[in-house]
Parts: sequence; structure tokens; C-alpha cells
Amino acid sequence: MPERIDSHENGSRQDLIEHDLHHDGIDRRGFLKCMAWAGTGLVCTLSGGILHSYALADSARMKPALAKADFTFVQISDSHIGFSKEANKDVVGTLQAAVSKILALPSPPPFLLHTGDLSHLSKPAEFDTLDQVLSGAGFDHVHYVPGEHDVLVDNGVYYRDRYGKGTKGDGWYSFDYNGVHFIGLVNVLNLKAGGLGFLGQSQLDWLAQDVAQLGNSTPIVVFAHIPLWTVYPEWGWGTDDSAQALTLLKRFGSVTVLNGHIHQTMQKIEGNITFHTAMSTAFPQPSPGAAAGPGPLKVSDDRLQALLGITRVNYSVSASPLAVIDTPLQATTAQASASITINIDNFMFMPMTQPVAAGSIVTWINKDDIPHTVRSIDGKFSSPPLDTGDHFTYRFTTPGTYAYYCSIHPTMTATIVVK
Ligand SMILES: [Cu+2]
Repeated sequence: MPERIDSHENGSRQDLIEHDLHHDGIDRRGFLKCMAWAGTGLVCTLSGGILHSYALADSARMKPALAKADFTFVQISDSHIGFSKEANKDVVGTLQAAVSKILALPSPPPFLLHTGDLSHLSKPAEFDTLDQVLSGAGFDHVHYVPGEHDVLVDNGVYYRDRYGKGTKGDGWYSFDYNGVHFIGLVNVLNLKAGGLGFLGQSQLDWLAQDVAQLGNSTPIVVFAHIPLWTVYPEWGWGTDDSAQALTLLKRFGSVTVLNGHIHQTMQKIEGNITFHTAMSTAFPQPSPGAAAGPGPLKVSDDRLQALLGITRVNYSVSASPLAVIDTPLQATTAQASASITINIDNFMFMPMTQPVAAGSIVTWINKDDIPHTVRSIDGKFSSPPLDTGDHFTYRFTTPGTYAYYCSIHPTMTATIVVK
């Protein structure tokens, strides 16, 4: 039975989020019981236009459904090829584990959906490795949408070159399979400071057109990287204009929305629309609000056992130090000193407000296991993606207030005040 989040928890989550529908090892306190996250995908069966989903690990419950399904496909997500931090030093190995589980299904799925973050740093070699693992296993039909990690450098140009042939706009598209209409949306580009995932008007216009000719009884499957429902806005887990997209789909009898990004399974049902999020093939993230930030979780037990799903493993949030609690959030006094350091830690700029004297040099250092950028809202300065340990420096000469944000995680905002 699905478990509901206790109502005393964060109000923005309400009591609609249901955990562990698939008994895949996440209980409602966020502990990973059997580490099914590793190498896990979501198996979706469609029978009579209704989609059911199962964790790959859950073969007992899946088997009868597979037998009577019209067809089956598999969603994998968040492979983060190139990631090599403590939370998982072998993301290729865990992707291969997921692939093995897919290959072990009674019949091979006709295609896979990959809901983004194929790579960790948008590097060609990372995409190469992903392609080698998937095509090496015989998966020639994979439908992709980009995650924010796939479009770090060039607003997704390189990604679309490789994976976006025949797509529209920033890479959105649709296709039909066995009477089901699949729609791949892109919500990781042109993110606004202080905002969440973003679809944009051109994409919404295209979507309206795309579904206009479809009868109400056509089953719809939408897939996109960042959740199209508000899971936890404090961590950027939602999409600003998703309601407009969902309004266009309300008339359909069966709509399924598949997302990644949050590295854990959640499900919500709202009218005719069912929302699912998939686990990552690379590393787990904490459940909403259960840690200082949404970064990779290091699992505190033998990883191999964990991969095999044998042992109960609790996680500890040790990917990055929590010492930032001691750093004042409020403005400190402006100093004459010309050199200031701002730490990027737990998805925050610290301090968030920094007064400096004119002529000061500010250096940002990324202490997270996830890349971030430093970009001024008015375009005055903009860093490349900063991987762990990378820094970016800018000299402030003119008095004024400089608001900036991370263009990858736009909920991260902060200000430099030059006196
Ligand atoms: Cu960021």
C-alpha cells in the first residue's frame, strides 16, 4: 500500500506525495532499505491505455503485469556519467547494473526513455560512454530529454546535435507508439533567477498544437527532466509554468508524466494525470527537506553489497560538510580588504549578502559535489560551470547592488553590495 507523508511535515509537500508505491526500498523517512536505487529503472506497462510502473528490482509484482501488458517500456534517468565523488565512484558500473536488469526482463522493451542528466558535465566523452553502454547492450531506440547537466556549456547546442535530431525548438518532440502519444519536453534551459524549471511560451505553443488533433481517449505519456509537479520548490524541484502544460492535457482520459532529477521515486495522482519520478542510475539524493541541500548522498556501507540489494543500508549526509551553518546569512560589515571569498556549499552562496568596498576582488569557490555557476542577473559577469573545487573571480569597481544566481539551479540567488 502507498504510504502518505505525515501531515505535520512541510506544508508545501501537502499530503499528496506518496512514497514507496513500488516497495523499492525507500520508506517515508527517506532511509534506503535495500539500495534498490542503484542500477534501478522504472518499468512501465500499458494495458488498456493505463500505465503502471514498477521498479526494476520488483520482479515479483511486475511479472503478472508484464504478461497482460499491451507493451512495456523502461525509463532510466540521471546517469551522471562523469560523476566520481564519494556517493558513487563507478556510475558506469551502476548504469551497467541497470542495463543488466533491463536485459533480464521476460521480453525486451521496444525502447527506453532516458529522462536526462545523461552526463555530469556535458562532456563529449561522457556522452560517448553512455552511448557505448546502451548501444553495447543492444538498446538502439532510446528517447532522451536533457537534464541541466547535459546543457551546461552551450545552452544545449551540443546535446541537440547528438540527441535532438528532428526535434523542435530547444529539443522538444513527440512520437506515437501503439496508439500512445509520447511527448518529450525540455525544462532545463533559460532558467530564471529565483525560479524553477522552465518550459517557455514557444514550447507551450508547440504543445498546444501537437495535441490539438488527438482524441480525448488517446493515452498520453509526457517525459521531462525536472518534475512537472511541485515536489519541493525550496530545492528547485518543480517547473514554473508546468500548470500551463498540464491544462492543455486535462481533457485526456489517461495522462502519465515521467520525470527524473530528484533521484528518488515519488508518485502523485491528480485527476486523470499520474506523476512518477524515477531513481537515478548514479546516486541517491535525500528526500525533500531531509538534508541541508539536495546533493549526492554518500551511502555509509559497503557499496557492492548495496548494489546487490542485500543489506539494509542507512545513509548519512556526508557528501559535504554542514559547517556552513556557522556562516552568517546576513550581511557582514563592508571591509576595506580587497579580497573576499564566497563559498558555494549545499546549494547556497555563503554569505548570501556580501558588502565589499569598490575595487574588491571576489572569488567564489564551489565546495559541492555538483557543478554550479555564478551569473549576474544583468549579465555583468558570468562564470563557466564550476566543478567541485573550481573557482571564479570578478573585480567589482563600481558601487551598486549586484544580484546573481546559479544558472543551473536558479533557486540559488545572492547579492554583492559594492560601497
Ligand atoms: Cu547550482
